[in-house]
Amino acid sequence: MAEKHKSIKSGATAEAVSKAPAAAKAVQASSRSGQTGGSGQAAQAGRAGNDGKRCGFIAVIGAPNAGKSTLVNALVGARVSIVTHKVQTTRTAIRGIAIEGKAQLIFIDTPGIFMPRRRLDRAMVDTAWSSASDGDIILLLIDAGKGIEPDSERILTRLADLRCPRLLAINKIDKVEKERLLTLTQQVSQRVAFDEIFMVSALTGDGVGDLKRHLAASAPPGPWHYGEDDLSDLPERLLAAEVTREKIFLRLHDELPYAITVETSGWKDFKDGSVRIEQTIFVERDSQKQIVLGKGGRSIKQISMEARKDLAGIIGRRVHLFLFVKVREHWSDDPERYREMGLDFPKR
Ligand SMILES: Nc1nc2c(ncn2[C@@H]2O[C@H](COP(=O)(O)OP(=O)(O)OP(=O)(O)O)[C@@H](O)[C@H]2O)c(=O)[nH]1
Ligand SMILES: [Mg+2]
Repeated sequence: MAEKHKSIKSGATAEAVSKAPAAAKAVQASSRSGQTGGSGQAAQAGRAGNDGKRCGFIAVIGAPNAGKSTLVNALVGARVSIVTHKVQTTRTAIRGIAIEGKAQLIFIDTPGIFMPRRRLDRAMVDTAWSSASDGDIILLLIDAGKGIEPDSERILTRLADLRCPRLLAINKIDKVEKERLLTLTQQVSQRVAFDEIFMVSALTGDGVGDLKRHLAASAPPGPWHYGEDDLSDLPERLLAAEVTREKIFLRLHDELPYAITVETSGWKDFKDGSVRIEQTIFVERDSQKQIVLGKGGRSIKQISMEARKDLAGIIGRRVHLFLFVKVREHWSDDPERYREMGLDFPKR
């Protein structure tokens, strides 16, 4: 896709959004590769640069549904990553950017880590681990209600061998008794020596401020990587596809959400500030297409209406959204679909 990469701006006008500087992932990646390793930078975190600026990359990892995207959105103060009650909502690494004092914090929201079965699962889990190695700090999130279930168990085993600053946030504390938190903290500490442990509720915001201040104080000294108004480096086309996928996840059940992918296939800006967006929803079978469409097209109309409203609010423009459903039996084995999602294509 040739669409320009833009940053989402907080409260920006349509014009400002369209003039936002390009912030393509590739550019950010190459600027990072010229630096010293993540943990080396964090080791110098006691000294800020001459102007006192700090900049840190924080990889947020955890089991599916732990609340990673909710937490990243809370830390950024804007919706940069989609959230649903279903597992495996996030499929690719998404950067959310926040400022705290003189520190710029770049949060990398990642797909949940679980035992992969399909090729897409593998791509998601590989992305999560490679994002973890991109971070100056790894922030593991554990759902307080679930405790150390098998997915978190495996993550802890792998984290125990990594030599980089590691923080733990126990999330969803609004749902559990205090005693349970104590026991869980002890259990986790026996497995991995975390630098700090935080108790948070990404949903209510409880503890999120403390976590953010700690991250700002421990971010490595250095210049900011993004502009001060940037909230995300997600291209608008991808963001638009994510919003539609969120509505599908919320509306459709069982295996169906996992059998679809959404791509933005057309984007036309109009002089009046509005935008025409065309998207393709790929499904694997005709029966799935019928469910996505619903009786008399009712389901797709609802999805389209919700996505359009939501997207208009996020990008601050009037949106004309057109959705098309296509059966592509083997889309999840097609490298092109992975490129569109920003994922590497696993060999098997
Ligand atoms: N009660 C409660 N629910 C939460 C909290 N944080 C997240 N949730 C809910 O947990 C569910 C999953 O949240 P997500 O942010 O999508 O979780 P995730 O870890 O990004 O999930 P994946 O992308 O699938 O790996 C949603 O229904 C959230 O509303 C919290 O602090 N308290
Ligand atoms: Mg997520």
